[in-house]
Amino acid sequence: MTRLVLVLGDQLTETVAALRTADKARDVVVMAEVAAETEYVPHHPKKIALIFSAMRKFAARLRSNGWDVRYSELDDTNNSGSIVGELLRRAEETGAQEVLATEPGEWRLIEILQAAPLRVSLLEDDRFIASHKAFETWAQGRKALRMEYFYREMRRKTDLLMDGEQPEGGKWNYDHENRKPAPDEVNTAPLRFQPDHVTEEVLALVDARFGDGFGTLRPFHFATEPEQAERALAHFIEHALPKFGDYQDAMLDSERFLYHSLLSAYMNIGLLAPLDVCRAAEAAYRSGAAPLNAVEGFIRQIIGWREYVRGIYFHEGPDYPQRNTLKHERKLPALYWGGDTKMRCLSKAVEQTRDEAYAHHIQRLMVTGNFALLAGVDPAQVHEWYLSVYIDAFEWVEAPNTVGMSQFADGGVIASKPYVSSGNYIAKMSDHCGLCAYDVKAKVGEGACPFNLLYWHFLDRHRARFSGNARMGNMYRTWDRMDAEKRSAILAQAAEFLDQMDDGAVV
Ligand code: FAD
Ligand code: DLZ
Ligand code: SF4
Repeated sequence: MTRLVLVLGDQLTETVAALRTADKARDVVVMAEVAAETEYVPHHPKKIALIFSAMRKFAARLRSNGWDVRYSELDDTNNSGSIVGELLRRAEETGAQEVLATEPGEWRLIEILQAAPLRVSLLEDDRFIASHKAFETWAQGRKALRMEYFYREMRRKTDLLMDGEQPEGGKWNYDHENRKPAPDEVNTAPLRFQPDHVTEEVLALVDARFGDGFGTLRPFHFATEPEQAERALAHFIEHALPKFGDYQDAMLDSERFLYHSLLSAYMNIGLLAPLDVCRAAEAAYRSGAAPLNAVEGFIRQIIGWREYVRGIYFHEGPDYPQRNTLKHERKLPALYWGGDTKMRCLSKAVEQTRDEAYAHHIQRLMVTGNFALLAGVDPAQVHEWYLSVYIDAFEWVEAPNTVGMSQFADGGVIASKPYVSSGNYIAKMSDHCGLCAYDVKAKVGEGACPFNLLYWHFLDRHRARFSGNARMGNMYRTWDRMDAEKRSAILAQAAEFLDQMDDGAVV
């Protein structure tokens, strides 16, 4: 009996579980561009274009490899508009009664498939190093689920950067070498690809259907097939990896990518296998082409952070994205959707997000994330923003990073203390402040940097929760040593700033 084999837009590899389990001779692959998936958040047009173009090319590849593929384009007149609707339509067409699917990376879609009026077998997505069971075994009985210990297990499991039983070079983590401020110039740029006719067709469709949303569609230079993504990887390894570690946390006003890889979207949708990416980086270290601090730092992001946040997402359950431990209720300020702001760091991060559907980790964590947390924005709205605007955003990876790491809305499952900082951190790691209307050195009064004001406002309003945190004691001691008059002036100015922002003033 024919079965349907569902392949979602972020499962584009022939090694994905449902395709590995299926029988090419009798089963039918279902792929569908559907309104429900394009609309659950207002995705950046570049993200939709990447997914559709890569889906169309993958479908063509499957066909040429002998699969029967039923592909629904978004503007097909018979397109029902949802994944389950398309499965039902193809079931009727083929007489199939059973669906093989690889577990989606979002509880929402898992629940939709489980409730479908069809027999759906959900197979675990084994494109990850840690299975659900392996993560649960690691998590069991631990008081705190910290990434560093999980990462060491992944190093042992994959044998990446190991010297027998010991970590290469004698240390597991070389992060202390990886916090250099911004360099004067950057001597590389990510590889860009000219759209071919398939991508051009998709761009026209996306422009017509989603052109009004937040985000610039053209120019579009992302890789949309595995061979291109492999070239992007090779380019990164040769030109950027050697300095990746040194400048991982740096930001420059006139450089959007620095030494980052821009490979996250390719790994997340299936164009690149994460372990292959790590092995290529390790080979660069072994051949002397890249230093250990860079390669260890890069590999840690993938087999450490990437695997760990996925583990947390499934471990914590479907309510995770809605958590709001700090009870933050403020509406997401209009500046996140491109509204004017005088804060240079934020305006540059949002501008580049709009143009590129990309910002690197420190921009996401210490600029847009930090500001939202300091200002007390509702984490659900912050989550929706990140899920919408980044090319690599899928809930399994976005929600733990946003709700947990960035907004502390999970109450400390991921982070042992909130990632908050005053303008000092941004001044140290970037050259934004010199170009800003605010003065980063001013703590209060005319022109004071809003991050400085809000930093103390945050600590003060959450004193009961955080003053006992050993890692935050110094911050509270500094605050308490300030004279009372200065403290009330800071709090009053911070409150006034927030009121003005809420009223729609350009702040
Ligand atoms: P590089 O700096 O070159 O890093 C190499 C790789 O490491 C990345 O490609 C990525 O696969 C992995 N990586 C690095 N940090 C993380 C991390 N914290 N979690 C998971 N993987 C990591 N990453 C996503 O893939 N999708 C998201 O939706 C996403 N949302 C985020 C939201 C917030 C608030 C924050 C703080 C981080 C988020 N990240 C997300 C993690 C990280 O910012 C991106 O993976 C990274 O910026 C992608 O750019 P890159 O490929 O140039 O990464
Ligand atoms: C993100 C996305 C978008 C925009 N569109 C589609 C689509 O039309 N068809 C599809 O199969 N997948 C799409 N996706 C990816 C899914 O939303 C993704 O599989 C889930 O978010 C789970 O990670
Ligand atoms: Fe950002 Fe403050 Fe620096 Fe301006 S002064 S760029 S608001 S940190």
